[in-house]
Amino acid sequence: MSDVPPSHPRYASLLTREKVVEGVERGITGLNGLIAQGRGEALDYLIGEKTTPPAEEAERAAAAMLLLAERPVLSVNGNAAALVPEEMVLLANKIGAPLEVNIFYRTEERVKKIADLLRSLGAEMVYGENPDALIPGLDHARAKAARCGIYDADVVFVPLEDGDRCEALVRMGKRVITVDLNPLSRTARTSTVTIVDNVVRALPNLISLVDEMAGQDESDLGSILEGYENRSVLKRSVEEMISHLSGQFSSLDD
Ligand code: PTJ
Repeated sequence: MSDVPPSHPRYASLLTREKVVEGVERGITGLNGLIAQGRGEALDYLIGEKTTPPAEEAERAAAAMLLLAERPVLSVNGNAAALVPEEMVLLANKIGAPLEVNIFYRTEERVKKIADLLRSLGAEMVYGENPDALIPGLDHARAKAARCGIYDADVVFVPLEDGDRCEALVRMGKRVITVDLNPLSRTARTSTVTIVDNVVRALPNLISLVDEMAGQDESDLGSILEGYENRSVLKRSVEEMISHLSGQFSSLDD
């Protein structure tokens, strides 16, 4: 895919960027996805491009919530489809959840391309092409959802989500798990569990945690959720950024 040599110091980041570019070229990712990725890269730089302790805590809570859910659904947009399609399918199959293509800049052609990609990777149930319900409080195209999918879910996993839809899902009484490198975004503040991590690290982490925690008692998983405070995780994520930046700043004196 890339001419960038693995020895390049920014290899992982550049490869991720190329996946989004390729997603656009294949008609899977919207053009706005490039801007979102650029913003994500800048924010990832601020946390040192690693999974921080608060992100790890949120990932553990998310795994517990997904394992305890009665009707979990994983929502896939154009950026998630470019960056982590195999991982989304693997996670869905592990927890027995359907996937739903639910995109912000909706075109039917892009929805179908993403759904076909997920099915080609082994997804057992993919909703999104024939929405039969509307999420209340959103304009028509963005509100489209599937009964048996997001509309009826108790827990929705929506990586890289837009704030409006996240709020609307929470208003419907759903618990929402998001992955968002911006700890101050409306999505981050509104979600039940916010993972401030790059989606390319968060998904493999979630898969490992689901494997590790699948055998645990429901009461143990419940205790993880009871002890979880999203506001504290967000505050500590901002502190991670500040301390990483201070460290970088001090190194300018060397
Ligand atoms: O495919 P569509 O039409 O549904 O569009 C998808 C995007 C992502 C373009 C759309 O949902 C959008 O515009 O999202 P926003 O409002 O830009 O929010 C995306 C959030 O995800 C921002 O806070 C970014 O910082 C963050 N983000 C971007 N890339 C990553 C990320 N978070 C984690 N990992 C990333 N790789």
